[in-house]
Amino acid sequence: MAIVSSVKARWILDSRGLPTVTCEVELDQQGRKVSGSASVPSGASTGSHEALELRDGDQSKFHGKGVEKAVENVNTHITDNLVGRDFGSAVDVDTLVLSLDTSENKSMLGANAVLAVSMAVHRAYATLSGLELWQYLRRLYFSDRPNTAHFPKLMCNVLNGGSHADNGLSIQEFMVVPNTGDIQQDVQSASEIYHTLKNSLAGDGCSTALGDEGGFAPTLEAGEKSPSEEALLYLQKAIEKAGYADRCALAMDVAATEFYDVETELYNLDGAKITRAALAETYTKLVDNYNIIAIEDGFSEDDFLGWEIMTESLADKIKLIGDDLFVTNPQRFKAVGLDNNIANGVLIKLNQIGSVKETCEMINLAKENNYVTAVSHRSGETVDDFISDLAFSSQSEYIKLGAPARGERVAKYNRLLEINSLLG
Ligand code: 2PG
Ligand code: MG
Repeated sequence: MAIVSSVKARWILDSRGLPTVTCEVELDQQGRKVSGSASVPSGASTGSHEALELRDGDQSKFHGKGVEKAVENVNTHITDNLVGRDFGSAVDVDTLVLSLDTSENKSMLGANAVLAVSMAVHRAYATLSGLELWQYLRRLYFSDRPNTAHFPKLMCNVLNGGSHADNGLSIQEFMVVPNTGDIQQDVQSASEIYHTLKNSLAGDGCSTALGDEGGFAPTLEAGEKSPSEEALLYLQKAIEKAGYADRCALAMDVAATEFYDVETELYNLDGAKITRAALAETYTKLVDNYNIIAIEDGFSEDDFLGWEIMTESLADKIKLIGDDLFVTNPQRFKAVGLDNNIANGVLIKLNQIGSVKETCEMINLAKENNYVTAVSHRSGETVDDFISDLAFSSQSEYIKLGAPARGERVAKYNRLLEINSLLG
């Protein structure tokens, strides 16, 4: 047991230079004080079913993107209900905070307010218990996981498109997925492939400017192959050139919600308006020709028919991961995924649902139903490395963490390396 002695939030800037919420929670156990702090990320290609990220909308500040209301909700309403009270664990704190917002999507307090407190509270209780964050999360939520040093596979977004870049590529993320069997070696290969890719792009006269997640954002012309296929080819060649042909695969986050027209039911892929059947066919061909092991959001968030076609044709070959589709929401996962029997993987983002407790429940529900999980960063990040502990603790199959470059991305890579080194 410990008394929550203070909860303080304020705004800081995220990797896009926009404000986000950071929070520090202090616990008092019979005079022994410990604290934990955390900062929340923010998406650009957000699913419409996500919990609400509270923004002020005051155009005179940060073009409407201020988070003063969310900060105030922590510093008044949440603080008033927590400070001075005794709680046995971070779960108990989450349960109480969750009861303060009775809306469907955390629109009363803001998911950014609730999550900042939730993450900070988990860190504080981990410290209080003398545990690393991942150990504390394991104890609370994942005690059935075997006690092995099993690391998630890295999904490294080395080539950016969609709403994370302005290069006209429809597909948002082209990722390499190292599989050397050793986390240090995986990180090293991600870095080597990333730099090999940079050299080949530069050698071809392409821009090596970076997108939001640290991957390169070249403009790729359609020639014999579509720009999307060109991107995959670049990755495949970089993998080969760097010497990892047998130990690194490919993955894509299509983020298809972003280029789907609900009215016409057509997808505008690299300038061509195509039907869902044609899109499914495109994926099948790509999977036949490239070593793709996962496709995330291949169809739009509510295009269940598209998801059904893709599940039918590809689920036994690769992982089909739902991001905008499931929004880390257990209810939505049950209603959309389990009832329609679509996809076979769930992307896990803390701020889509807005608390650590619910996120971990989603991971467990996915596991019980034989869906793989990929714990993910957002395109707007801070140096907070919570997701590394979460992915390792839950023994998720994947962690999606952007390119192995830029401070807010490498923080996650480096925390995995640190966990590895602490394990000895
Ligand atoms: C995604 C994410 C993270 P965003 O779509 O999976 O890569 O992007 O945070 O912009 O939603
Ligand atoms: Mg996505």
